Amino acid sequence: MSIVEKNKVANSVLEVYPIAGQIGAEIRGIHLSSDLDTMTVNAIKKALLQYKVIFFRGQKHLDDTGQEAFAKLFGEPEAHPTVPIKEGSNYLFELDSEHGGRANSWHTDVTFIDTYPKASILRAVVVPESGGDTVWANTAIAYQNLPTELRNLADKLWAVHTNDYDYGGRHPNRSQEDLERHRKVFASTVYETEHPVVRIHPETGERTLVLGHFVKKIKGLSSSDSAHLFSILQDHVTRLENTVRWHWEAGDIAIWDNRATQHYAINDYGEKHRVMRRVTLVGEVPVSVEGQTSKTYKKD
Ligand SMILES: O=C(O)CCC(=O)C(=O)O
Ligand SMILES: [Fe+2]
Repeated sequence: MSIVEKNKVANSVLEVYPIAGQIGAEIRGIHLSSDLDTMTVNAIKKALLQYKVIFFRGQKHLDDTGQEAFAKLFGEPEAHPTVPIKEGSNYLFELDSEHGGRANSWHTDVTFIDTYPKASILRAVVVPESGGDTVWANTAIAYQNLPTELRNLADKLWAVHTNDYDYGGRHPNRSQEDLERHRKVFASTVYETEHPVVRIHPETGERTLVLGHFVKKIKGLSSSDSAHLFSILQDHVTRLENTVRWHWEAGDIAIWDNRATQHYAINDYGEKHRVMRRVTLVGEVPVSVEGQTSKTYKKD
């Protein structure tokens, strides 16, 4: 038996190969399309809930339309709230390294709105020969591994998330053009949403941490206390033990459970070209440990 075969886990429908110890699996031997049968789709959904991010190599046959049609098997696609869709598509969000598309800070997608995506489906279109990997972190394991005292504290906290965050401060080397684009496009409508720091996952019942770079403040704390406490909790999310790293080939597809992960696109490929396209699926309004729901309270 080859090493690869040995790592395969039992799954009646799919060939599933876990990658890291706490998150991530590759699914092999499958040709993705909108024609997949229900049993296969259900098995993929199950693997996604278990592994939080799943990867498929060699899906070059999927074009923009094919990616959108495939995504519909898993939920309701939606366009980004502020960034225009890629021309000719219905929902696609494009990240092009030549136009500021470098997501190199830890985040969960679109947490500045209440119904932030339940899942994202990302396709590698152009990749550098080396570098440009993406890393995901498991926010359910991060929560479980917190010391009891921090877990009890986190359960009670709420945070304000916004798309009008300090982009320039986070990315000091970005061009003036990128900064302008962020302000005029990404933050063209400013959203602020209060989320519980711990939400109950609507499908698995797990508790997950809701943090990442859209967090502006933890409610009820001074800016300084908020920043310290945010760092403490966020550092638990991004511990290497909770992460998986993927080296892209063009035609790869990644799907992540955006309710149970954060991710970071490593910006180590300089001027080389990298293009990724993403479809996000409408999510549920988060519910706190005490049963309260998130609220978007500002939009201007
Ligand atoms: O470029 C990547 O690998 C990931 C970008 C990202 O943050 C996203 O697609 O949500
Ligand atoms: Fe993202």
